[in-house]
Order: sequence, then structure tokens, then C-alpha cells
Amino acid sequence: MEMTMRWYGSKYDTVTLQQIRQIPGVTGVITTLYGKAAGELWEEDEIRELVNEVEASGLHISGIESVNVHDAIKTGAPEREVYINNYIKTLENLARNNIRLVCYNFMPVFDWTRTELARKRPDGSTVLAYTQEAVDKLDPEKMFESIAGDTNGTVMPGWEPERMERVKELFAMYRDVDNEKLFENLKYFLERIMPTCDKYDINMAIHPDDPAWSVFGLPRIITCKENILRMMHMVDNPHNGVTFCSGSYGTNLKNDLPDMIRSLKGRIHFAHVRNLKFNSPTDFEEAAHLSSDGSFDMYEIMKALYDIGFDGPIRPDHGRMIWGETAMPGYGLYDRALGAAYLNGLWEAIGKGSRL
Ligand code: DNO
Repeated sequence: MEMTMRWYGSKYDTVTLQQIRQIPGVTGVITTLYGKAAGELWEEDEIRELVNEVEASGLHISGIESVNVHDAIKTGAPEREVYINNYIKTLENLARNNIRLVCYNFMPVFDWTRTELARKRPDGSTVLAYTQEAVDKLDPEKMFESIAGDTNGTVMPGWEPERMERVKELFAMYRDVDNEKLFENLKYFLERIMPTCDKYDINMAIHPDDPAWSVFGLPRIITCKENILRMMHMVDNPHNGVTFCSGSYGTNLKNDLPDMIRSLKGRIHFAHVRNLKFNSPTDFEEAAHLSSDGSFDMYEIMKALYDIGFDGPIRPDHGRMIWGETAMPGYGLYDRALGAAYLNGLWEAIGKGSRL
């Protein structure tokens, strides 16, 4: 595996490449052209500029998170052809710049969903949190407003204000889309892009739905072992793979994370590893990465990745806000750096232990 950090680009991120470079064991970044709307074409020279900037710092680009998928593709609208063609050209332009890993999601309307961006924990740190009770009481159109005050002045990935202004229209687009239709549209999209992925050896890595169940009555399919295996089989190509995100699949306590990892051998191209602390099955907060701070056994998660021979990029995921840092919620420097060091430590110990 390669330890990486997510970086949003110098225009958007409070963390610098120079800081990332000093985290022991981190050699790559997972980045994006953050200003691009879903469906827009990424030009070859724009990508080259990003590559040059990252490489000038002594790091390299390990993958893209995300090339977002336009809602016309997710809903199967006739205009999807235009956006699929753009997606294909974007993939080609990425490959020409030597980038061969693309994380994306197939979540309708909302990307990841949290009801609090700064819940205070007993040690004074603040974390992202979710309660189903709060979602049940909320009008989806007010979702963005309800968290807007806690974004620390940053742009939240997946929660761009332009997008949130169109929530009503977006909901209408999904009126006739149920889980089956969403599976069908995903299959269509993957079948159209796989020839390009085969030609350029590009690994696609779908991110799970977070939380891993339907919110606001919208369909959600990338939620559990059964569905993700269905997706792997329906387009049975090693380039059709997954981002294994422990914090997203882990929102559903019925998901056995190490077992899911083992069942996806050969198809996990990217891993997001973080811990959650459950206060009840429908109330969780994002803990430090350390096992003892949350509800997951992080050793078992890393061990499962090790056992299947996982060799892709991994990144610590959302961190707590600590030591007075002001950053994009979940994406500060300090706690993610602690997470990277801890995950690297686990990996080294598992590797050395397995040779005994
Ligand atoms: C949240 C992230 C997601 C993820 C997208 C992938 O912090 O894990 O926004 O990047 O769902 O497309």
C-alpha cells in the first residue's frame, strides 16, 4: 500500500503540500480539480499543471478524488451521452498525465451527509457527527443551511452552494429513479467507460454511500456487501473496483468490515480508513483513528487489507479538529497526520508479525 493524503489544491485547501510532505511515510496525494462541475471536461493541460505543482513539492498524484458523475448519468436522462463522452475524454486526459486511479460516487443529490460539523467531544476536539433523528426532522432543502455555519469558511466537497441552490430541481430529477433503476444506470455508465479503462489501465473506485442507507427517501445502492458484490459482478472487469471506506460502510453496524474487505479481494483500488464512535445505532461521531477511541477494530481492518494483498493508495480519512486548527471540517492537518502515522504503524507491525 501507499500512504497518501487528500489535498484539494492550493486555492481551496488550508493544508499545504509542504506540510503533507513532512508527514512520515506519506508519498502521494489524492487530489482533484476542485473547481470543476460534475460533467465538465478536464483538459489535458489543466491536469498537467496540477501534476507539475504536486511534483515540485516532492510528492506525486496517486489518484483523483473525485471525477464527479453528472446527475443526468445517475438518472439515465438522454443528455447523459454528452456527459459520458466528457467523462471518457477526461479519463484519457488523466491517463496521458499518468494518473490511473479515479474515485467517484453514485449518490443521488447529496454526497456524504452529516448533521453536525463540529460536535464537541470530551477532550475538547470537534468532529463531524450524524443522527438519524436530526435528518428525520429536517427538510432536505434546508440541509445545507443547517450546517453552513460550521464550515470554517471553506467549501465543503459535495456541498457546493451552487448545487444546494438546485436541491428542489435535483430531487425532481430522481422522482422515478429507484434502486433498480440506479443500478441499471450505473451499469450503463460503467459499460461505456470500461473500454477506455482497459485501454489505458485506469482503475475506477466507487465510493460507498455515506451513511450507508437511504436519506430523504432517495435511492442509495453502494451500501453493503450484497450490493457491492452485485455491482462487481454486473460489470465483471478488474478496472471496475471500489474505494473501501471504513467510515462509510461502517455507518451500518450490520456491515462486517474485515469480511467485506476479504470478499472484495482484487477489486479494492483505494482505501479510506477511519474510525467511528457509536452512541446508538443511529447516532455516530467521527473519532480519532485509534481503535480505543471509537467502535471499530482498526487492527482487524488493516489486517484484512494486508491479507488480501492490497497494494493501492490508502488515506487517513476525516480527522478531528484539534490543537486550535481552523480547516475544512474533517480535513485539517493535525489529526489526519496522526491517523497516517498510526495506520503506518499498524501496517508495519502486521507485516513484521506475519513473517514470524
Ligand atoms: C467525504 C468524501 C466523499 C468522497 C466522494 C467520492 O469526505 O469521502 O466526499 O470524496 O463521495 O466521490
